[in-house]
Amino acid sequence: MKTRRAPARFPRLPVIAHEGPGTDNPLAFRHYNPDEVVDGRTMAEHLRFSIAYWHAFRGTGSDPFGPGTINRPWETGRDPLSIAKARMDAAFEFFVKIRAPFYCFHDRDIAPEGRTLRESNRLLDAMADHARDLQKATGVRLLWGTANLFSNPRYMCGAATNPDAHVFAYAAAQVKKALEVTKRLGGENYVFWGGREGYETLLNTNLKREQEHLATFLHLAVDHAKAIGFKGQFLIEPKPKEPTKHQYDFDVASGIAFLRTFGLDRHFKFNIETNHATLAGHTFQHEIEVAAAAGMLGSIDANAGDLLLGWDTDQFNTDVRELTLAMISILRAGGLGSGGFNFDAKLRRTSIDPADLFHAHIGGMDAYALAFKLARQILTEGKFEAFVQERYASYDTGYGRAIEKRRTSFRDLEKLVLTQLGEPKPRSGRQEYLENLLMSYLHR
Ligand code: XLS
Ligand code: NI
Ligand code: NI
Repeated sequence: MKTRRAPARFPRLPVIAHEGPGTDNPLAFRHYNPDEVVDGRTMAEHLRFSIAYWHAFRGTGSDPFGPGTINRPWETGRDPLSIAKARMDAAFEFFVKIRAPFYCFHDRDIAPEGRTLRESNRLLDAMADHARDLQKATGVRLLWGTANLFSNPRYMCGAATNPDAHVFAYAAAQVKKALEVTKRLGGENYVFWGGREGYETLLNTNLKREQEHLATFLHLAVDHAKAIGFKGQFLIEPKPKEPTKHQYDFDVASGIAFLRTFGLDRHFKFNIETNHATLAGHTFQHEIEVAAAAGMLGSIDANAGDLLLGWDTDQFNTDVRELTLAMISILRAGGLGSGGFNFDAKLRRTSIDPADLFHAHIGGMDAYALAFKLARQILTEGKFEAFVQERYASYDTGYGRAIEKRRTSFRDLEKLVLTQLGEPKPRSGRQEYLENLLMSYLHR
């Protein structure tokens, strides 16, 4: 492994160990024990944590008011390619030390963009070779790949929804390559996040044509995956806005409608991001439930927003209550399959030290691990399940069952009410009782 010969990038930072809830070591896990076996699988296998290359190794801490702040002492080299390699060596050292079995990237995160598409592809191939070697040496795997179709100015008016077919063609070529690289690296999924697939104003936009173009783009991607034998799961990552005013993959519900309208639903599931859910005016759990109800829950971009701010702040999530509710919905849906929990989260601009990257991910992983354990306990005891089941019990037999089976009519139901049922008796939803029950698990 190349990083063994090279100097360590995080010399004072150890491989993070699980020390249990009682530890006062800030560089240890309290709840996440990757090797602990739960139901025949390790916690690492259950949670499938992934590091987002773009935030952890490309985000600089810049904002609209000032430049980057974050210290990355390993970012040295003679030319863009050797810097990219040094950066990737540091990234894999971090993945190993933080005990993350997976990572995710955009094509342009791992390799510099060249002057032409041909040159960009050559650089990407070189970095994919380097990634393949590091994956082999460390055992770290690729959860998903994706293409950056939003940073380069050519994509300022969108990629698949650009008014210029030339840009559509360029984006198609870029995604073709990104799919091939993802396949080569054993990527288990491929993500489509419609960064600029939306509009700023309807005064210059043909919404219908743009949506049709986006659907065509996704069909072409499905065709190409088939052509090259890529078996990974395709995922749509909904987001309502930012950078555009309105994005077409607004939320999971509009994503499902879009995919079904254009005959794409068999090929896609959803990658749900906490901060995108809240930007759309939903809870994280709501988005998970909507996807699960359609059998389309795929993966999670694990982060948190600041509810007082109107943009994607991509913070690490340590809200155990929110995560426990999410985890209940995920476990009830049978888990994430080939998906995982990808930390699409970044350090605050003032958190400039390499150690901050460790603290951030330790907190995120611990919060998810604790939520996982609490959710399992809640589901095993089954109190909420029993309550909900009982609440709908009238649909289990008799005329309720006939309603669910659609073996009834307005005429039948009218007759029933007039001759037998009369007025329904209201029953309490007992929300406060249930909130207290939840609290009893969170604080024991
Ligand atoms: C941006 C998105 C992005 C995707 C990958 O808001 O979260 O990072 O996850 O393109
Ligand atoms: Ni994301
Ligand atoms: Ni995001």
